[in-house]
Amino acid sequence: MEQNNKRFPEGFLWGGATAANQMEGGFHEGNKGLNIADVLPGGKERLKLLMNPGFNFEIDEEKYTYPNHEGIDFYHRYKEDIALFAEMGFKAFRLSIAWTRIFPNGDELEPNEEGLAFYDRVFDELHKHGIEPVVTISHYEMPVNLVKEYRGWRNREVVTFFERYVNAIFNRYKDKVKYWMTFNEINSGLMMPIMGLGFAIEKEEDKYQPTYQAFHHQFVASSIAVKACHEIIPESQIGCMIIFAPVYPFDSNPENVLYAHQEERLFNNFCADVQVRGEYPAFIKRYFKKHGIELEIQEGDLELIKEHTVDYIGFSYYMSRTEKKEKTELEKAQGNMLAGVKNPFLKASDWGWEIDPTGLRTSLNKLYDRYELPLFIVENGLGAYDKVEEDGSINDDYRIKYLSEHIAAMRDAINEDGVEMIGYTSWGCIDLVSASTGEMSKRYGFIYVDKHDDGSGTLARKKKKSFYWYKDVIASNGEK
Ligand code: BGP
Repeated sequence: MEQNNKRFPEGFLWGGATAANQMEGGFHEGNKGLNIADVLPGGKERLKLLMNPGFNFEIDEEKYTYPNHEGIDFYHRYKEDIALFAEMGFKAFRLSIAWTRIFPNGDELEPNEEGLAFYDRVFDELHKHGIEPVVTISHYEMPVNLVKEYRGWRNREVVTFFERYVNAIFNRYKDKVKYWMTFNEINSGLMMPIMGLGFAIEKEEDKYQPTYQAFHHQFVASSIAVKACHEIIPESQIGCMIIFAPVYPFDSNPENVLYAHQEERLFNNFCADVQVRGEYPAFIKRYFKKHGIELEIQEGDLELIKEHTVDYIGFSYYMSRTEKKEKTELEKAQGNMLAGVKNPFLKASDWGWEIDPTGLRTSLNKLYDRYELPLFIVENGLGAYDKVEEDGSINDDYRIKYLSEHIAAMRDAINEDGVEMIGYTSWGCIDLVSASTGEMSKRYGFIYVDKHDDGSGTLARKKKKSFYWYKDVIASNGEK
């Protein structure tokens, strides 16, 4: 009998993804405390802050009120938004819990009831529409107090605070949430430590000992979360979440091939190796030696990490990266978030992110070959400028093209390559504030939000052309 190569598995979780700090707004409502995203500026200044070693991070609570403070006001409009997701036929919705709604300063002993109650309302609303919540526990939202007073994940004490936080949310939402994820894009700590690890790189050496010590604390925290999740919610699935971008050698020069392999291993595999296999891989131990990194490991840490590994691999995919050992300024891929050199075979988005659907199929294969765990694409999408036509329509054919090519690549990985997948939640299913630019104009949504970089706009929601297209995709379980 001929096989249907267009098929997605029964129960495949189609949906969309978001993060609290990029959409909720209501930054001081319900006793919420300040988190890292609340104190970041928008525009070019933000990227500089996130990426540049040597920048002395200063928090100016007064200066930056927009965009993260208002987001798209999901805090008040979640019902309307969830109804729109339901209209598209979402099976799943990925959102994060803002740690600062539950523990405003991060180090309190008791959780904040108003914060807990807010997510109860959101989860209830999702279930009312038959949508499965997929929850990220920590998505670039570390409480500012933990950054200021404890220097983020550098400090072991933060593990205890995190443990308190996860216990509070698992106990509270045990009947409402089955799919969990620990740290969003955990490996981003290598690139943007302030978002991922909660501390700023002040000098070159900080890239070594303090960075990896902070990672160690996150791995311990992640295993604590996995253990608690399995104990409190036996039928749950808890995953890690990494940025995956396959690294291509620029050419067949063996030096470039080796370099690309080394870069890929460090960026794509290091964190997942620990969280999935439960141990530090040989290459990173060698790296530690080379850079004089000696982790402080407490008794029981390594056993905990070994015993409590994740159930699935969640990952974001936006682009691939092409590498050359020696590169000139001119060859560098301007704007490709993960840098490298320009790939002559690829086009890029308006922000310079190189578009590569085949790279997604390659990523799925690489991840499945190495770990043989179910995969969940929890972010993928095209950031673009959208235009509202005079008749009010938004014709985002470029987004439809991007997404359909990536969905086709995923379908082929499942049907042709035997990769096991749980679902697909495209990023920013409703327009929200961009993580890297802090602006609204970099839009990903099927739903347009009338909000602009200067903070103006009515916040009204509008369906884009891609809204109807995605609805068909889901209704046909990806066959259309
Ligand atoms: C990922 C983050 C998201 C998100 C997305 C798109 O790295 O997990 O929070 O925003 O990238 O990035 P940007 O918003 O910078 O376009």
